Amino acid sequence: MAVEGGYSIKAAALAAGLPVDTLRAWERRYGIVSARRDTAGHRVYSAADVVRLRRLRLAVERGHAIGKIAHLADSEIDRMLAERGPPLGPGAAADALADRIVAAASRFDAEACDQAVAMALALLPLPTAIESVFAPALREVGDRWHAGTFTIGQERLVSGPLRRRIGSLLDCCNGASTDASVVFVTLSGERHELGILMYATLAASRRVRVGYLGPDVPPVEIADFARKVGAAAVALSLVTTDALASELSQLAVLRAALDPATEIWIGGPAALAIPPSKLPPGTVRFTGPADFEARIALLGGTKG
Ligand code: B12
Repeated sequence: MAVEGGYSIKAAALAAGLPVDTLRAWERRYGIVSARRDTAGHRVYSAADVVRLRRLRLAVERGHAIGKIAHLADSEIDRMLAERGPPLGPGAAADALADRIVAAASRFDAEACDQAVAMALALLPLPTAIESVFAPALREVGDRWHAGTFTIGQERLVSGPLRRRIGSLLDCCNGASTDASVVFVTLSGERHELGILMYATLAASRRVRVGYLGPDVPPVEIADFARKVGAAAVALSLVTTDALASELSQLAVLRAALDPATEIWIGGPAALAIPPSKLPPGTVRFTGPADFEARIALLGGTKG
């Protein structure tokens, strides 16, 4: 939206390829541009501001810390961009963002963590953000916590913004959709929720109607809900490999209680550890976004 001879904050952020929150935070913390105010008091950005914001975004995507480059002249930033060769592809940008999330958590910098999560969602296709930024960042944080070098608080600095931002994306996408619905949930005792949250959001972004129940629900309750909403499938995340026996017996209870036409979709490390012969009939196991998106397309979802 253009405002009195310039760009509104929303338009400037869009044109620069940045989330609005990131633009606000950069402005507040580093004074990267100085937007004037219009008569109603709203910020107005000039075309030169947008060009500078875009330049800064490119430099950040190449791994430069915003705090170190915010005060450099445009010519200096251009020189850095030229020195580092052509723009990086999505793979390298994803690696840089995953590293940035972990580095921010290691400095206890909640705002930088949140910004990197927002940038991944704004700049990358959702399957790339899930598999190449969020999953590796969470695993790294988990491994460090396991090794005693990260605290629980640092893990929450990463999982908190992820839950919040992906959750609100799910709410935004989950509007007018296909008739087919998929229920996303975990079985009793399984508290690892982020796998189903991410894949529920991917399904909703492909216009499949999502029923999101979250973690830790008994199988009989899941089946009851799935019947009431006429679900085409129930998608489960099985993460804790130490609980395979309980997961298998809950899967059997779920299968018996569900409508026979309702499929059971499973993903996660424990799902991969179950021998196929032990899976109940009508169970589909997923290994990544490609097979998941193909199944979603069969329900009438759109292609990515
Ligand atoms: C965050 C976390 C937690 C959080 C979860 C918060 C939340 N709201 O989800 C909390 C603090 C609750 C937690 C608790 C516990 N945790 Co924990 N946790 C983790 C951690 C750090 C990250 C998990 C995560 O979110 N990973 C990222 C997601 C994206 O990965 P993912 O779940 O595998 O999902 C990916 C794929 O598998 C796939 N996918 C997953 N589900 C599905 C479903 C479908 C349909 C599809 C298509 C795809 C799909 O998509 C995702 C993207 O690639 C891991 C460390 C690690 N290395 O993973 C440990 C980890 C998973 N936890 C572990 C353990 C042991 C526990 C606890 C038992 C610890 C304790 N002693 O109390 C408890 C209780 C667990 C329980 N009963 O469920 C172990 C599991 C070990 C094992 N082999 O069983 C891990 C591996 C840590 C470790 N190294 O020991 N944990």
